[in-house]
Formats: sequence, structure tokens, C-alpha cells
Amino acid sequence: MFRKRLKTQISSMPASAITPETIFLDRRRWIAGAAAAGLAGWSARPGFAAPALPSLEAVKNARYTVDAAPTAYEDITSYNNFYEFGTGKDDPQRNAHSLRTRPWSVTISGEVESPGTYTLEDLLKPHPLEERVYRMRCVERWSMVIPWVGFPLGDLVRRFRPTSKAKYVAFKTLYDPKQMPGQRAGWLRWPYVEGLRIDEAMHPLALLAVGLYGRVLPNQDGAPLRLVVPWKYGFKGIKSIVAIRFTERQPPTAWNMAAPDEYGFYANVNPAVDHPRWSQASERRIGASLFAATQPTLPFNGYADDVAALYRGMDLRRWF
Ligand SMILES: Nc1nc2c(c(=O)[nH]1)N[C@H]1C(S)=C(S)[C@@H](COP(=O)(O)O)O[C@H]1N2
Ligand SMILES: [Mo]
Repeated sequence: MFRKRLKTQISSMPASAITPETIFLDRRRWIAGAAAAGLAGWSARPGFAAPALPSLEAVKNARYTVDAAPTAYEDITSYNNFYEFGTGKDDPQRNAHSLRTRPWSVTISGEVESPGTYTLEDLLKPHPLEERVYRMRCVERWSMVIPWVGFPLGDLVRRFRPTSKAKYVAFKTLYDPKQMPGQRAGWLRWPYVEGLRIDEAMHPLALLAVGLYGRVLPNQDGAPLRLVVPWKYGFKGIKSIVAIRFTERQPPTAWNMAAPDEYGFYANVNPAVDHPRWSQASERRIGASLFAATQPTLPFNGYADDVAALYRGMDLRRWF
């Protein structure tokens, strides 16, 4: 039924033609003249210029808010991990402009009844967008509070009707060293890959994000489509996804392949299980004063009530 084998159209458009008006989502989701609109609700530093990214229509989900101020937009978009554009925190902001995020399509394959290649518009059409404010925690001991715009990954999974053999979901980032110059270096095995157990993927907290702070994702944050799993370390949140595969076996993951003793498949935020080279007991909130004390890290990044049951009976030291 959903079998639409749409060939990935590699854009031959000149860069000058790709403007915010070259819209890749359903037009109804966009608010015209977004760049000129005010920045209501933004925590921006004085003098910070609004990015020229289109706004997204999303309903605030009151279930997912955080009792802390959101991290400033300019911190969320200038302090990044995206090794396809360099290993420095400010490299993605400077270099990710070479990524073309439209047209974009995602290949769905493996243990599903409706495999195929779907355009981003196809994927988004049936799913109303929500704004959800999540705590985010990197394995490097820094954290942020981010108002994401997206839709539950589980909604997409259900739509493709996984077979009874689908025990895991594997994700893959674009591989194109021309657009992603970091892929010419051997920092990781490319393309970046990640995965979830199917019950984790179905959990209502797992989000596919297309925006933040009410606007389309900037490239450095994983445009046009990235995973957000707030109870896990940041490296599970794979960016710029081009393929989703349903598998019977646990799929390989980028950081686990690079350093298996340091980065596990599960990567649940856990203050009681240290990284081999540093403690995970505390974290530093990005943007907070340099003099602000670090704060204690919470089990499952504060989402234990929601997700701890997924891991009942598992030794979380072994399955780190
Ligand atoms: N494709 C890809 N996805 C990625 C990464 C990456 O290098 N490449 N870095 C991961 C890591 S380590 C973190 S902490 C988060 C950072 O997301 P942010 O830059 O939007 O905060 O993205 C994750 N997703
Ligand atoms: Mo990270």
C-alpha cells in the first residue's frame, strides 16, 4: 500500500535557488514570513540575530516540559557534536552549510510490511507536529534543555507495520563526503549508524525531530530529520537520517564500533555507571554561569518513572 519507490532525486538546483521558500514539508505546516516574525519565547542574548529558518506549526505537549529554563538558541546551535562536519564543538555551525536537506528521502527496509523509499513530505504528512521540551545529556558530561519539534518515532514504526521478527530498529545518517567533509577523515566508521530495541523505539518519549524552538532544524542540529531519545546519552540521537531498517539482530552502532569498552548499545543515562575515563555522576548545563556548580545527573536523565520498566531485570552495569 505504501510501496512508493520514489527515486532519490539528487538535486541539480544551484545553491542560490535553495532558499527558505524551497519548502520540503507540507506547506500548511509553515508560517509565511517567519524570518521577520518576532522571537516570542526565545531565550536569546542581546544582539543575537534570528536565523532565517522557516517556522513550524506545532502543538505544545504539556506532558513534556522541564522545570528549568530552556538553553539559549545560540548555544543549542553553536555547541554541537556532528563529526561529519568536524570534531570541534563549533565546527558543525561553521561547516554544516554544505549539507543539502532538500529534496530528502528515507529508505525503510527489513522486517516491515511496507518497505520503500519515502520522501520527507510522505513521512511527515500523517503526523501532527508537537513541541516537547526535553533534558538532553551528552556522555561528555554537559547537558541542555531543548524545545524540540517533532513527532513520536512509534507513530512512524506502526505505519510501516513491522513483522514479528522486527526486534530492533537501525538508523543511518547520509553518507556523502562532498556534503559532509568530515567523512573524509577516519574519526568514525561512516556513515554514522545507531539503533534501538523495538520497545524503546515504540516508547512515547522517543521522538523524530524536524525542528527546535519552533523553527526548522539548523543543519548542525541534524536537519532535516534526527532522532531524540532523552533518557539516553546524546550519541544515540543520530542526525540527518536517510535509512531506517527493522532487524532481528541488534544492529551495530557508530560509537560502540569505535570504542566498545566506552560506549554501549543501550547508553541509558546512569550516574552510577562511570565512563572508563570519567565519572557520569554530574553534569554541566551549557550556558549556565561558568561559576555555577555542576548538578547531579539523574538516572535515565530524569525519565526513570517513564522508562525504567523497559530494563527490568537487566544488569545496567553490563548493558551500559
Ligand atoms: N550523524 C551523527 N549524529 C550524531 C553525532 C554525529 O557525530 N554524527 N553526534 C552525536 C552526539 S555524541 C551528540 S551529543 C548529539 C549532539 O546533538 P546536538 O549537536 O544537536 O546537541 O548528536 C549525536 N548524533
Ligand atoms: Mo555526545
